[in-house]
Amino acid sequence: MHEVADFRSDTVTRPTPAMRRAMAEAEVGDDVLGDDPTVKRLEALVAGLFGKEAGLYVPSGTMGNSVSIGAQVRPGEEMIAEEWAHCVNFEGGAAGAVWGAMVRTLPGGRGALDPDLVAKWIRPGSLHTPRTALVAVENTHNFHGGAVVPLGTLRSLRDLTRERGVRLHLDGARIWNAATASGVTLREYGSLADTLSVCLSKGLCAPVGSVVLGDREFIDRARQLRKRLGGGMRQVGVLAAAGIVAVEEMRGRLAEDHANARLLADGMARLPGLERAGELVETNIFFVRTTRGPARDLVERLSKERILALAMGERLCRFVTHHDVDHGDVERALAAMGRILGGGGS
Ligand code: TLP
Repeated sequence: MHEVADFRSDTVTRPTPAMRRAMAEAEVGDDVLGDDPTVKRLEALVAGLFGKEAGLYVPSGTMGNSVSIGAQVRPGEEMIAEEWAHCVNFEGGAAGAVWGAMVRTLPGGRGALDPDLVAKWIRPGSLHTPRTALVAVENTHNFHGGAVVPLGTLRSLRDLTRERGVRLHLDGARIWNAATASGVTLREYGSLADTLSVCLSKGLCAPVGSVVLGDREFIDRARQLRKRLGGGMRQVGVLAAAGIVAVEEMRGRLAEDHANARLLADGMARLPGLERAGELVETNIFFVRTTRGPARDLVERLSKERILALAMGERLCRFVTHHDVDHGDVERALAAMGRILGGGGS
């Protein structure tokens, strides 16, 4: 049990003692000059896991998606994404603001784009219409409550995009959770998209960083764009070292986070004043709807009990489990919510 039970996000996880040791001992060099051996090791390690030619270490998932979009969509071209995709809703409008990309969003059941609908919207470009250059998918899907995108959907999208000459990008901020829940290998996920961005600083607990993956030509272009954004870092092996520990040591425990999320969600389902948004809790994220008052009231009352969650809409609240919350925190949160909601609160 922890002093504060922080269910706001898995981004709050702190580096483990093994990471801090690795950081202190990391061999480093100037990575912009291609001299940092630890960064190179991390990039090769992650690329190997996903069966991709090359990887690029970037400071954040946002920059990972951004350079991936910039490298594959020219100004005035279009990308298609699910309407609640993080890269469209939560990255400062970078696709348009930075790269001049047109964004077309389509609805998706539990975050999964419908390949037939995507097929209707892929356009070759003409005097009047933009060319579709990229389709972006997200797995797990954050704002659909950590949903795992079905393998069949990903395969259909891969076949469709190949056939139509369009690139497919996978925002795999939580691909590790998807693989844990579905049993699909990282290599298979890697084979389903042309490019991926995978995060080290969420469920895997590294303090910083994501890795962009793809073929060498794409990674060369992404490296230029990373520099353009100011993301070329120097002796950054001190951070990459934590990323290596994250990938090697932290993937195996994610099922624990998923079990804690289910426990919390199931307990909350029995409380008055709350409704699960979405049926399943597949991974480490779920949303609840507050039926008696604003979500922020519940969040405020919980914070007084040192339990943190995020209000993400008038009536919507998000809970995320991770390495730094445990079974005891879940039980304490349920007891606190029982008191708050049983007492006619939110
Ligand atoms: N998501 C954060 C917030 O931005 C909402 C969170 O707390 O969940 N892709 C996906 C699917 C993400 O969920 C996130 C972060 C990112 C990309 C961006 O990663 P960072 O925060 O490293 O830029």
